[in-house]
Amino acid sequence: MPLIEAEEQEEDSSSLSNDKLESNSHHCLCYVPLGIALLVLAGAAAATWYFLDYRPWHLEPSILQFYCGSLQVLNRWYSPDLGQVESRAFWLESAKLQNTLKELIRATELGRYYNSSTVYAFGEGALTFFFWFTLQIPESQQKEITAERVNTVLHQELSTSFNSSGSLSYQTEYRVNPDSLVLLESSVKDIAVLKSTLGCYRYSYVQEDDILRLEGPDYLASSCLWHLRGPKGYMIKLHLEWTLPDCRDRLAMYDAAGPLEKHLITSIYGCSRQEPIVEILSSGPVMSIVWKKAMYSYFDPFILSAQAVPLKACEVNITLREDLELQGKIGTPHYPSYYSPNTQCTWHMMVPSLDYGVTLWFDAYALSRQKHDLPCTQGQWIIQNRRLCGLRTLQAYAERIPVLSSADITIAFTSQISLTGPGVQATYSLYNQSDPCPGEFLCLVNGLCVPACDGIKDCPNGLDERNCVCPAKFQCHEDSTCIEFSRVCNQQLDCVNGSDEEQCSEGVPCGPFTYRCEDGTCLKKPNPLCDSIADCKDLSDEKRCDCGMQAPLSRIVGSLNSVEGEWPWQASLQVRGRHICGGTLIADRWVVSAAHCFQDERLASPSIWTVYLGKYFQNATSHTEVSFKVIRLFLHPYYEEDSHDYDVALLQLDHPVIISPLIQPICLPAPSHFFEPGLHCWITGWGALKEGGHISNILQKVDVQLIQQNICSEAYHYMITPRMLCAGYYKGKKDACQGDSGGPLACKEPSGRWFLAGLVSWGMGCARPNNYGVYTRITQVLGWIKQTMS
Ligand SMILES: *[C@@H]1O[C@H](CO)[C@@H](O)[C@H](O)[C@H]1NC(C)=O
Ligand SMILES: *[C@@H]1O[C@H](CO)[C@@H](O)[C@H](O)[C@H]1NC(C)=O
Ligand SMILES: *[C@@H]1O[C@H](CO)[C@@H](O)[C@H](O)[C@H]1NC(C)=O
Ligand SMILES: *[C@@H]1O[C@H](CO)[C@@H](O)[C@H](O)[C@H]1NC(C)=O
Ligand SMILES: *[C@@H]1O[C@H](CO)[C@@H](O)[C@H](O)[C@H]1NC(C)=O
Ligand SMILES: *[C@@H]1O[C@H](CO)[C@@H](O)[C@H](O)[C@H]1NC(C)=O
Ligand SMILES: [Ca+2]
Ligand SMILES: [Ca+2]
Ligand SMILES: [Ca+2]
Repeated sequence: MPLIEAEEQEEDSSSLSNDKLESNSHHCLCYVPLGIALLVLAGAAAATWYFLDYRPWHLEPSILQFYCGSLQVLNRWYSPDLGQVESRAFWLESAKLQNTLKELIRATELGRYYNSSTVYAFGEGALTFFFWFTLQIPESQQKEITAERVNTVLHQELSTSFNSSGSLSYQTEYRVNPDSLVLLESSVKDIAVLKSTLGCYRYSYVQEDDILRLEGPDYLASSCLWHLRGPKGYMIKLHLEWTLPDCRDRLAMYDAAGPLEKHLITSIYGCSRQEPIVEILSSGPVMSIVWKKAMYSYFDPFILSAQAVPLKACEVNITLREDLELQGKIGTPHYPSYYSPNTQCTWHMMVPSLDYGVTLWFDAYALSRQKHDLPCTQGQWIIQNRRLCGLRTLQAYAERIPVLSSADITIAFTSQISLTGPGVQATYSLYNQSDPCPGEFLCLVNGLCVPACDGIKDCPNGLDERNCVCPAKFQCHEDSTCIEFSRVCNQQLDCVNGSDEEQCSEGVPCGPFTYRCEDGTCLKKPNPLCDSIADCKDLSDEKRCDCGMQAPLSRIVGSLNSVEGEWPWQASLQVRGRHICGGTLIADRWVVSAAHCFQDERLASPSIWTVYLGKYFQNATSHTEVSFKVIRLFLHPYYEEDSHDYDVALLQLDHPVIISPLIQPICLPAPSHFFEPGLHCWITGWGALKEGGHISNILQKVDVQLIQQNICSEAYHYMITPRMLCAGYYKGKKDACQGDSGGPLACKEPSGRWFLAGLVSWGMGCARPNNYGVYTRITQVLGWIKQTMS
């Protein structure tokens, strides 16, 4: 090595000064004095260069450049032996090819930078070998030796030697296909990853229609590298299914033949409860996967399998029909798989007339304008030439696409970086451009239609509650006085000319406070559901009303202790005989509770829970109680631990519930049900009687008053979202406490039926002054509850 280095230096310095001398001597034919001056200057420059900049480069600080790549040998064939790192064939072939690689690099101008090389794997067909090598580059040369240059230099060398069988051994033994060179700049980290998997490299060709199961590293190696290859025109789909609730294993998937950071598709750490099944796509027929085990266990914490799936064209023409209902879905190929690093989708939509625009309804994904030209990290959208970046969120979002001059709409989705994410899907529908949200307010921030003037700032900017004449009240038509909703259609004239009692038995235009019958007509009468009076023409408001009735109570009770049968929907959610949370029976086999009860990893699995209905004492079993196992547990997909937003969970019970006076579901309100602030409702549970206390033995009850949203929002410094409802007293004293979580906030309607208004969610301490209890607002999560139960 030192010898070559020395030669190179001399060549460098002499060639440089020769150049200068030559050009100078050319000039000196005409301008002798100047020529001499230039000569002197050049000499001085050379000397300066020599003294100031020249340092023997092996003493100069240097950096290491890493390259990963592959080459194909035309006169050798892959054999299964070569797939096994421990085999003699592997050892022999890799040693020879390693030397070949070294000679190849040495034969070029890169030779003097050569530091090390390794051949780590072989691929099928005409033998492909995978390697990495390291160049040690002096800092001063760093700019010149680019990945592009290295690629060109090596390709040139391979091409020239391919036709002229030279004297170097690599040229005689192996016919290396120059055009097969794949070279990727990598990092020290990449090489470290590669090195850590050396003992466990596994190559597999994935056939079409074949599902290949990948086994985890064993006790001999803590980390393995899979190199998967499929047929041309296919992508590799990796399917990952967690089987253990807890693990510390790490998985990384790459869109290349080696674990190169730059081609990382995604990495997953630990067992994820949010995504029990994950599917990941590569952009072409190659994927590598690194599986790092945290500790050796006999069982793999997940099932990993691979499959070759055809590349799907992602260009679709859609003609929309004249109808305001949802019409269909657009999404990334192989949804719900992760989108692939090279996704490019285009949807052309044709609307029936210029009266309509198109709405794209997203789930947990929003679009936003990007000021700079930076790549979108979670998907780029181009909609009618507007560039938007996608962003995963925990909210609903709708993109409204106005249609102006042409009925054609073009929507494109592109993944701009190799890192991808869960597949993206949107439902599409038309909207009426002159009235996008009939009876509601269009929130421009998120494209959603929200109730206006109902006292809840549904729109993030609060504009739905701006300029309201009667916030959360009924407005008399004749003079704009405001009256409470409980006085509407109560057969007493409360507005001057009685407009509150008009149209009480006929359909009215739909609005935030109107009840929608199954036939689509809307009623003005507030809360007509299950009040034992037929209000809808189709009687749909009185169907399915077997709910919300207390058992006839044997005695009048004033204390905090409830009596048996008083709260027949109350559930006790237990783990190993211990009461953890409350719950509420809302339908046969369905109990609703708070998502935060299941947040702890140890409480996340449905199988550990037992649900008791008809329970009264905690310390004893009563003859009326029935226990259930939980077969499925659903947390609201937008539930957020820190903000407690969407704090709701559904538990599906393992066997049917036999309804009796002591076990009965509570009534679920209609989405338009209005729980008027000031109303006294009840919370029940076995929770602590004071902050930090033990749980109670007998089912407790406490009456609380519903609080106006804006008052509570202020008390809690605006941490109250539209999915929350506050109840309690300004002075404190009565509140839910530890152990009550998930239990019901139940309100009695004049008809005598009880409706579920909220779920015990959070609060600052228990019963502290000006710290109301915060409940999950049921009317805001009804859509998810209904959808999950069906
Ligand atoms: C390769 O680089 C490392 C780190 O700079 C150095 O320690 C080692 O001696 C080099 N090896 C060769 C053969 O140049
Ligand atoms: C080398 O051979 C390849 C194909 O065998 C041919 O395409 C190429 O032109 C040849 N190059 C030279 C420099 O002869
Ligand atoms: C969609 O329509 C355009 C012309 O309107 C046509 O060129 C294209 O082939 C169509 N694409 C598909 C996938 O049908
Ligand atoms: C759109 O809304 C306007 C205003 O409410 C209404 O007159 C029109 O009939 C609606 N158009 C359609 C197609 O629904
Ligand atoms: C109430 O009705 C009477 C008689 O129809 C009418 O004269 C009066 O202006 C109405 N009052 C209001 C406030 O509209
Ligand atoms: C359960 O608790 C109640 C009231 O605290 C008590 O009267 C009863 O004896 C207890 N029963 C058992 C079996 O411990
Ligand atoms: Ca509102
Ligand atoms: Ca009235
Ligand atoms: Ca009714």
